Amino acid sequence: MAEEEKSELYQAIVDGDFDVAGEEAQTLVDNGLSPTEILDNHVIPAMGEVGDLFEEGEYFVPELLMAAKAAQEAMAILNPMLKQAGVERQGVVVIGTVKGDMHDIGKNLVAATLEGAGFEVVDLGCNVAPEKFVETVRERAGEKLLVCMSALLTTTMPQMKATIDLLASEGLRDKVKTLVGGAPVTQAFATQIGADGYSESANECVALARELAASWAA
Ligand code: B12
Repeated sequence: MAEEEKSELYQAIVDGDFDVAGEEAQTLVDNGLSPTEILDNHVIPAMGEVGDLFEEGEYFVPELLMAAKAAQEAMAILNPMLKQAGVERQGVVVIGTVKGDMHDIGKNLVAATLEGAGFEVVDLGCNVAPEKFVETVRERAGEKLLVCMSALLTTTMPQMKATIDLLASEGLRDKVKTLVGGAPVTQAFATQIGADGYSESANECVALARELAASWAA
C-alpha cells in the first residue's frame, strides 16, 4: 500500500494500537465499506507490513503480538458481519492451525468467511494434532466434511501431511475433502501431500470449498 493510502486502521495495526484499531474498523464500517474490503485493503496488508518489519529486524515478538491483538480487535468488529449472510447450508468445515503452530489470525479469518458463506464451522483452534482432526472427523462422519488446515511456519507444514496420512490410515480419507493454506503453503505443496485444495486467501477459499462440497452431490 502506498504511503499516502495508508488508513488510520492500517497504521493502528502496524503500531499495535488496539483501542484505535477497533474504533477505526468501526469507522470504516460506518462509512459503508464492506467487511471484505476492510480485510483485503486494510487489515491483511497491515499484517503484511508487520511481517516485513519483523523480517527486517525492526520488530520483535512483542510488537508482533501487539499488532496481532490490534488486528483481532478489528476482526471482532468484522466477524459478525462476515457471519451474517445467512445463506443455504453448504457442509461442515473442521478447521484448525496445525500442531506446533500458534498463528490463528488467518485461520480465524477463513473460519469466519466460510461461516458467512453458509458452512457450519467446527473450529478446533490452534496447535491441533492430527489425532484431534481425525477424532472430530470420526464424530461427524456421514456429513459433507471439509478438513481445513492452516500453517504459518515452514516447520509445521509437515503436520498437514501427517494429518492427511492419518486420515488415510484410519480409513477416513475418502470421507472428507482436505484444504490447506497459510502464508508458506503453495499449490505445489498441497498437490505433493495429496490435499484436495489450496487457496491463497479466505475469499478464494469460499469458491473452492463450495466446489468441493458440490462434488458430494455429483
Ligand atoms: C502475527 C504473527 C505472529 C503472532 C501470531 C498471533 C496470532 N494469534 O496468530 C505471534 C507473535 C504469536 C507469532 C509467533 C511466532 N512467529 Co509469527 N508471524 C506473525 C505475522 C507477522 C503475521 C501472520 C498473520 O497473522 N498474517 C495475517 C493473516 C490474515 O494472513 P495468513 O495467516 O497468511 O492467512 C491468510 C492466507 O494465508 C490464507 N489462509 C490461512 N490459513 C488458511 C487455511 C486454509 C485451509 C486456506 C484455504 C487458506 C488459509 O487465508 C488468510 C486470509 O487471506 C507473520 C508474517 C507474515 N507476513 O505472515 C509472522 C511469521 C509467520 N512468524 C514467524 C515466526 C518465525 C514466528 C515465531 C517462531 C517467532 C519466535 N521466534 O518466537 C513464533 C512461533 C510461534 C508458534 N509456535 O506458532 C515467521 C515464520 C517463518 C517461517 N519460514 O516459518 C513469519 C513469516 C515472520 C517472518 N517473516 O519471519 N507470530
